[in-house]
Amino acid sequence: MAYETINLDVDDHIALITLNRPDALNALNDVLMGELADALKGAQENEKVRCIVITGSEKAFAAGADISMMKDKSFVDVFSGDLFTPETDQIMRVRKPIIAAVSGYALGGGCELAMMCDFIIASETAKFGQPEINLGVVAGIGGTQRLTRLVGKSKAMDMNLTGRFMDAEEAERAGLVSRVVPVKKLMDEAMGAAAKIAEKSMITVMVVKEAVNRAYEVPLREGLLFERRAFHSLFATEDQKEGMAAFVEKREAQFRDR
Ligand code: DAK
Repeated sequence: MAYETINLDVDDHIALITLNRPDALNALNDVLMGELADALKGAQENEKVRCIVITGSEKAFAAGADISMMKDKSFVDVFSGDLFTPETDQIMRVRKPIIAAVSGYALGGGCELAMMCDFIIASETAKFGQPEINLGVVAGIGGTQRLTRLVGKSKAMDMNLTGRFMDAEEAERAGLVSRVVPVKKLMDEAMGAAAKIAEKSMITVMVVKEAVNRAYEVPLREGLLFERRAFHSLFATEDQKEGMAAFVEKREAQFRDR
C-alpha cells in the first residue's frame, strides 16, 4: 500500500517507518495515525521483519497531534470518535520491538508516540514536551501516565504543568531516552541497535518485551513471578539449547526462532 504521510522501508529484517508531513512538523492527524497503525500491523505480520524503527525528520519527530484538525471539535466529536484509540491500541499490540529515533521536536502526541515505542534513541537536538496545557487541554495518550512512570512525578508534573521542553541531555538523565548521539549519527545508531536485536532469537526478543512491559502493569511480586516463569519456559525452545551450546563451544549462536 502506498502511504501519503509516512514512508515505509523494509530491508535487512528492519522495518523503518519515517513520519512524513514536513509542512506540519509531522503533526499526527487521522491519516498519519491510520497509516502508522497499518504499517505496524504489516510489520508485525511480515515474517521477515524482526525489529521496527520509527523516526521523523531532523527538525521534528512529531510536534504533537494536529491542532488544526482538533480545534473545532466538540466533546461529543472526540468522545464518540474516540480519537486515536484504535491506532494507539494497534501500536500497543505489536509484539516485535519498536525503537523511536528522535531528532528535533517530540511534543504532545509526538512525545507520547515515542514513549509508546520500546525505547528511545535521541539526537542531541531532541526536545521533548507535553505542552497541551498551553492549548487548554491535558495530554491524552500517555503524557501524564507513561511520562510519570518513566521520569517520576516531579518532572512529569513540571513538564505537564509548565509545558516546558526537556532537551536530550536532561531526557537521558531522567531516564526518558536510552542513548543520545550527534544528529548525523542518529539513524546509524538506531538501525545498528535494530540490527543487533534482529540477530537474536525472535521468541526470546518477544518474551523480553512482554516481561519488561509487565513491570508497568503489575506489582513487583507478580512481575518477578512472570519473569521467572518466562525464564523457565524458554528452556522449551531450541534457541535456548543453541544459545548455551554456542557459548560453551565458543562460536556464534545460530538462532532459528524455534
Ligand atoms: N499541529 C498542526 N500544525 C503544526 C503543529 C501541530 N501540533 N506543530 C507545528 N505545526 C505547523 C505550524 O502551524 C506551521 O505551519 P505553517 O504555519 O507553516 O502552515 C509548521 O508546522 C511549522 O511550525 P512553526 O512555524 O510553528 O515552527 P517553529 O520552528 O517556529 O516552532 C514548534 C516549532 C514545534 C515549537 C511549534 O510549531 C509548536 O509549538 N507547535 C505546537 C506544539 C504543540 O502544542 N504540540 C501539542 C499538540 S496537542 C488524544 C490523543 C492525542 C493528543 C490528545 C488527546 N486522545 C486520544 C484523547 C495529543 C495532543 C497534542 O499533541
